[in-house]
Amino acid sequence: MKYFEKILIANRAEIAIRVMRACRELGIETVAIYSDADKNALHVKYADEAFHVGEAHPSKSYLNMERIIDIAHKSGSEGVHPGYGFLAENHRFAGLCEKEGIVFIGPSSKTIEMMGSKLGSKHLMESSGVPVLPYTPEGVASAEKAGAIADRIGYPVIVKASAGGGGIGMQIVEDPTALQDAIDKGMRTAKSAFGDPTVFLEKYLVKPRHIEFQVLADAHGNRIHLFDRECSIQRRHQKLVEEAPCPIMTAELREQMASSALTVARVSGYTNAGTVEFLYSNGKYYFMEMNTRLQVEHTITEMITGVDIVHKQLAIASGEDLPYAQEDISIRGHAIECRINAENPLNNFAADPGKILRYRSPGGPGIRIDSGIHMGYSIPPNYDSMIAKLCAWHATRSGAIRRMRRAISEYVILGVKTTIPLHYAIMNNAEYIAGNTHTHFLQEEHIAKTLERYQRDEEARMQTLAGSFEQGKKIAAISTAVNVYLQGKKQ
Ligand code: MV4
Repeated sequence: MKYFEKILIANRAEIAIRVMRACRELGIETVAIYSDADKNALHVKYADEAFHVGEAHPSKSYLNMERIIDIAHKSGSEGVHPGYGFLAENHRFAGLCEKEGIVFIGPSSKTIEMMGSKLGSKHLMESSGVPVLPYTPEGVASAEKAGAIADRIGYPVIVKASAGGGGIGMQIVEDPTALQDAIDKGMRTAKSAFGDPTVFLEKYLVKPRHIEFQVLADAHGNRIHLFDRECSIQRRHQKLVEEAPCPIMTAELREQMASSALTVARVSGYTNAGTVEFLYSNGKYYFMEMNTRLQVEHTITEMITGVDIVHKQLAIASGEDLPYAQEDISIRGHAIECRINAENPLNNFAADPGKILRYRSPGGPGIRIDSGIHMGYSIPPNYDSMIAKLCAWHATRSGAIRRMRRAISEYVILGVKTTIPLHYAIMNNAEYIAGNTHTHFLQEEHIAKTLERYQRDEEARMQTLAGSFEQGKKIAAISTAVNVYLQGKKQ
C-alpha cells in the first residue's frame, strides 16, 4: 500500500528529506520545490522531480501558496506535505488545497483555524474538562476592566496574543501598575505579527516544564497517543534539547495527561499527526495549545515507539484506518534530540551561516541524524539556522545521555559555529542528568559551571588527540568558543 502515487513536499532541508524518505520506502514519487537560495540543496537532489518556486525570501517562495498549488497541479501531485514552519499551520493554505482537490497531509483547515485561536481553543478545552490555567475569557484592552480579573487570578500574570504561539507578543506582568503598558505592547506586537491585536491574560507559572503528547487520529474516529516528550530546554522559544519520554513522568500523571491529550484531539475534530502542549508545575498540568503539524522532535517519539509518524500521516491522509489500538503502542527505552544550529552559543547565539569545510557525522548503535547538509555545502542565510538533528536512543535514560556524549564527540563540523559545545555541556550537567529541567534552564548559573568543567576536560583530551588534525582543530575551536562564552558571562 503506497497511499499516493506522487506528492509535493512544500518545505526544504532536513524535514523535506525526512518526508521524502518515508515516500521512497513506500514507493511514492516526490516533488521538491526550491528557492533561488536552495538550488544546490540536498532536498532538491533527493526528490524525483524539483521545481523552482521563487526568490530566496520565504514570502516569494516557500510561502507562495498560489505558486505551490500551481506546481502541485503541473506535476500531477495528489497531495502536499507541508513539513513544519512555512505553510504548515496556515488554514488558508490547507483550505486552498481542499478546494483544489489536492490532499493536504495534515488536519482539516477548520481544525487548524480553530486551534490557531489560543483563546478559542482554551474555551473549548475548559468546557471539555481539560485543565487550563485561570484566564480572562475575553480579549482585554484596558487595565481598568481587566484589573479586577487579574487581581482574582493573582500576579504574576502573562499577556498572550490569541493569534500567537511561540512566545510572540507575550508579556509577563508582576503587578497592577505594569498591566496597561503590557496590554498595549502585547496588542501592538500581536497586530503587526498576526494582523489580530486580541490579547488575553493568564496566570503566569514561574519556571514550568514544557511537556507535550504526540497524537495520531484517523478520519474514522480512531485516536491514539504516542506518549510524551519533555521539551523544556529552549532559548528564545526555540527548543534546543528534547527527550522522550519525560523523565519525571509517573504512570498516574501519564494516564491523566494522555487522556486530556486525546480529549483535545477528539473535541477539535483532529485528524492526522499533532501535538498537544502542556505546561507542568508542582504536580499539575495545564493545556497550552495544540500544534497542528509534524514537529521537529517527532524523531524521538519514533525512536521510543517504533512508529514511523510520517508514514502514518500519509496513510491517514489517504483515508486509511490507523492500523493499531492504544494497547499496541508501548515505550521502549529513551531517546534524546540535540538540535544542531549554525549559530554561536558563545556570542548570544548569533546565526553563523556559511560553507561547511569539514563534515563527519556520528554513527553506530542507537544514533539517528536528520540533516540537509554535507561537506562543501553553503548554508544560506535566509532560513532557520537548524542544520541537523542528532538523536540518541538507549534502553535507559542514563545510557541515552552517555550515547549522546559519545556521538557529540564524533561530530565534526568545521566552517560554521554550532550549538555542539553547548549540547556537550548540557549532557554533562548534573541538573540535566538528574532530570531537573524547566523552561529557564539555560539561564541558570549551573550551565556556565558545566561549561567550565567541560573546557578543562576538553583541554586534557586535546593533548591526547593532538595527532588527529580535524579533532584537534575542532576541540581547539570549542575551547576558544567556551572561553569567549565564559568571558561573556562575567561581564
Ligand atoms: C506560559 C509560561 C508561563 N505561564 N504561560 C511560551 C510559548 C508558548 N507556547 C507558551 N509559553 C509560555 N507560556 C503561562 N501561563 C511560560 C511560557 C514559556 C515557555 C513555555 C514553553 C517552553 C518554553 C518557554 C519559555 C519561556 C516561557
